[in-house]
Amino acid sequence: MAAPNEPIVTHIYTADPSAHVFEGKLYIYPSHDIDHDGPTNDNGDQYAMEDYHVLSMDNMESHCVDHGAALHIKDVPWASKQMWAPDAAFKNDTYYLFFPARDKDGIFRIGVASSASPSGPFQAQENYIPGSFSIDPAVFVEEDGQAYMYFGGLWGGQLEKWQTGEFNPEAVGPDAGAPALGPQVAQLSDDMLTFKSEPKEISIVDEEGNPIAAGDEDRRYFEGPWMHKFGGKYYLSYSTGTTHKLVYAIGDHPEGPFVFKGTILTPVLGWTTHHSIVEFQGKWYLFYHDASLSGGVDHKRSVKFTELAYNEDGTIQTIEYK
Ligand code: FUB
Repeated sequence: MAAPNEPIVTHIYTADPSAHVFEGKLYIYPSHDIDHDGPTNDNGDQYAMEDYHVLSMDNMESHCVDHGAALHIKDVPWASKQMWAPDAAFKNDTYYLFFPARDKDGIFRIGVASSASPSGPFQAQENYIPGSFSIDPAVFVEEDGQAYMYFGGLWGGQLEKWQTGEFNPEAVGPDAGAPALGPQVAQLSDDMLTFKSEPKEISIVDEEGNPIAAGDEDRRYFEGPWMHKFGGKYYLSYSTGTTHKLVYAIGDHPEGPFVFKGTILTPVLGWTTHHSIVEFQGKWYLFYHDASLSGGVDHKRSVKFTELAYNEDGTIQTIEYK
């Protein structure tokens, strides 16, 4: 049975949970971590995942069901390796799985696969989404039906290599005092298979309206964006990477700008931290991962959840990781 702050499954390693309510159940779309003897480095080579499993729960106390392999890299014609953090969305009576992987040239791109069922199996498109790059897609479908994709991650995720609009393998991030790189956002076409608008960088500012600086590692964007709406406001949350926090910023429009507000979750065991936020059966939940099940191995992680609470003013109460 599932319980707060415990791995929701223990028979496989899982990470990067994207949780959604579909057909009255909670569906979780995680990365599927694997064990291997390959190298560990800042490029993220240790995250060598090859497929996705979809998980579901009838309620927060029920057994978490593993629906099995929903998409394998061998069935993605354009991808070569590293199926990283996915997300899912529902539109046009279809479920869409969005996922990053390296293409045949070793460049991270974002692909889409579709299914009639939230648990898959998913059928991948022949090619990645034209104009896509970097990692960690998160898709938010606005009440008017417009879908937005948020994406991007530094270091192994290659976001800093795209500052000119072209991939430059030698590029490094901005100087410490310069504005940090924000995540990217693009509107999706009505069929959810392409970008309707060119990806553009999101601005994250402090309470005075100044851009968060690249050297401000407690607040600057690193990877793992998530979008949710609460009280008519848009909440952009993400990982700070090197300082291992989940933090958030609030805006009035899905494309920003967003004002930095604070920390959602303090650092977990393991280098990465990655999450989603979902309302289910009248309560709000944070889905996250840590490396406790593997005794602290960074690339063997486990998805967990905990309840999330808002203050009267709409700010989120910080959760202390234990
Ligand atoms: O799981 C591989 C990568 O680690 C994800 O894409 C990042 O967000 C980090 O969790």
